[in-house]
Amino acid sequence: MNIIEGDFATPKGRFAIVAGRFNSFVVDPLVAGARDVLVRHGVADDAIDLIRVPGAWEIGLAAHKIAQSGKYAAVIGLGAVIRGSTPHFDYVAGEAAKGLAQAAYVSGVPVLFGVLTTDSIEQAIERAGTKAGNKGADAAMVALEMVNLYAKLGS
Ligand code: INI
Repeated sequence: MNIIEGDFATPKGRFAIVAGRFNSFVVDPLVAGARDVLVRHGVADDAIDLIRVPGAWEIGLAAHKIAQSGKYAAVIGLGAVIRGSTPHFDYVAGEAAKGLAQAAYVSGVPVLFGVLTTDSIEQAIERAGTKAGNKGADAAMVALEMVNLYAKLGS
């Protein structure tokens, strides 16, 4: 049986990070984590573009346009949606997830979902480089794996 998997070798191409400014105290460490992983896997720092948008609602369409540009090997969406006392959270988090998924399917480019959706500020902080790891770094690892997988598959 042939097992075909992505690896973490240095991939060809540029990487885009699309990050919301909302909750930047959480999103900035996610961006730093993603950048750190890419650079430590051999991606040149100037092959990484950071595109800032106002909030998680805007990440999907921005990721779609960026992926469609054909300039990037992968697009990493990063943001933080923290539940409040109204249903606003559900709309913003849902559209971010839907938008990033659609961007991937329509463009055929790996688009990563690194948007925290948490019930509390504490949960968000835990996932932005403290006791539950760094979800930006995790998304960048998956970006590397999937770029390398699609290169092996010739697609
Ligand atoms: N944007 C976020 O990225 N996180 C949030 O928690 C959030 N909340 O809670 O409101 C949020 N709202 C802004 C939204 O993403 C849009 O920028 C805004 O609605 C304008 O379209």
